[in-house]
Amino acid sequence: MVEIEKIKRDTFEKLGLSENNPGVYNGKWENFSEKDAITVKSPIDGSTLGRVSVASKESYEKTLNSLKKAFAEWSDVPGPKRGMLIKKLSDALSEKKELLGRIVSLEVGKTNVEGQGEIQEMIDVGYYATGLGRQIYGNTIASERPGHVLYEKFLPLGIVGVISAFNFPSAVWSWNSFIAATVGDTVLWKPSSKASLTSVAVMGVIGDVLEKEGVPNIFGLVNGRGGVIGELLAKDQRIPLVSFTGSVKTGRHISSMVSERFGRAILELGGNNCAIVSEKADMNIALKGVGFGAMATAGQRCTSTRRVAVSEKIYEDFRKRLVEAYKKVKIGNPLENGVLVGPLIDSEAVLNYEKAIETAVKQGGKVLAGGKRHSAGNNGYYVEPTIIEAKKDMEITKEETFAPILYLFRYSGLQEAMEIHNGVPQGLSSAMFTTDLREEEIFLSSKGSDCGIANINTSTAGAEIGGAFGGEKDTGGGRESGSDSWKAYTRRITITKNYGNELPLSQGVTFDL
Ligand code: UN1
Repeated sequence: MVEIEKIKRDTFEKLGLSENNPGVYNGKWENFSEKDAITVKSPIDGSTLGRVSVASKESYEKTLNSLKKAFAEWSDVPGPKRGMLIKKLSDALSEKKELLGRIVSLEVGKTNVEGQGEIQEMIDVGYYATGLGRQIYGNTIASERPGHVLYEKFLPLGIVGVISAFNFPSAVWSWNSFIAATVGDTVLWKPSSKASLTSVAVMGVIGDVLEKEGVPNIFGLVNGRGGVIGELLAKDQRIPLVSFTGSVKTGRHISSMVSERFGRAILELGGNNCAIVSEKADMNIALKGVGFGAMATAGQRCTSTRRVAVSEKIYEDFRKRLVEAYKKVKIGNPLENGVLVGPLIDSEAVLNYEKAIETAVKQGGKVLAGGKRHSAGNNGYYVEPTIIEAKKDMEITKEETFAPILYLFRYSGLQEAMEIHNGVPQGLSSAMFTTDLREEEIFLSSKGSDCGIANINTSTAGAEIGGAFGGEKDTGGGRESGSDSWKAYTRRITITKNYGNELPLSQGVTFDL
């Protein structure tokens, strides 16, 4: 039996956390205040981990002003130097990886390895950003005019707002923040109120490095509730870009507030990711890939596999083996070795899980595995990973339920597989398990997956930081992390320079004065 209290005490002490933690950082930590403070409970056993204070309107203003001041200085620092500062952040996170990973596990219920993986994702994106500091480049374009040069530069935007979700409480912040800071922006972070302790622990490590290096406070933190601080941020004219991760419903609301004031938004909203398992799949890889995708993080990833479409030629066999695999999965305290599925985040998530299963059964679905709460722990947040045999027209399968529920479909040809696959409003991640080159290329063509992320012979979940992350349709169209996602955190300036002795005009226009 792993003792939560002992782990908590040890981790808190080493990270300088306490029962009452300040939740606002603007170069300095604001004093803890009782007013509206968030009580942090562990979904592992329901115990109270501590409290985190929230930002008042005044402290929000103060933090924003400090970021504005920092921007004036930071945006003048050369890119490679900015990148080197981010490297130091990754170094510091590496040193504290184990402790920070444990906080993630304690606060949001991730398994040990997944908690560690979360911090590793921050470290990786930091090192990626370090290289990016030397690769902030624009194009030089052939000018149609003699004696002219046409080129572009990518300049920092200003203050970037990041509203992150509970399920990747620090990694998604770093995807945005490390890239934004490398291109010269400063960043205001509003974490999920279900993951405020992680934000305090992470900002503790980051703040120490900034202070030690004598860098202006380029990262600010304002804890609070979405309806209060989130709204302030979304409506704030001084924040030219807001990156939001969360539900489609909240994303729609945020996006309308941001676009109303002509701000820009990067939206990473829900996924309803499907894996196609062809009769030409490597069965073992497919089973592992689907199992990991559907059950890891207790199905609480945007990239979780929520639907699997299996060729009728192998359907019976695949179904049997998947159900067998589900039976073997250990559910329980995520800090215990061998546990693969921890708790859901809270009681509301459990109710949503139960409601979805009930609806699925009403709509004609058949529960093949799981389907009910699990007795682990004493808080009731544990549920059994569930497989539901589904029919194409079941409306519930078009919704994202943030829980380990997998809908299983049978298909009889690639066209039908693609209809099932693309027949939902969301478009984040996708997968095809096959060894057939033709099928695979069709899946990756314009007639194939309509998602932002496509995987062949690997899971819908677990994307690497080097690629651009994000999706289409109701997922919101944003891209974060790798590839050229950095451009979204900049403003492009197109420059024309005349070094000649005449003033030739474009499009052959003359204007003889
Ligand atoms: C999310 O669920 O919001 O691809 C992000 C993955 C992780 C990130 C998920 N690297 O599953």
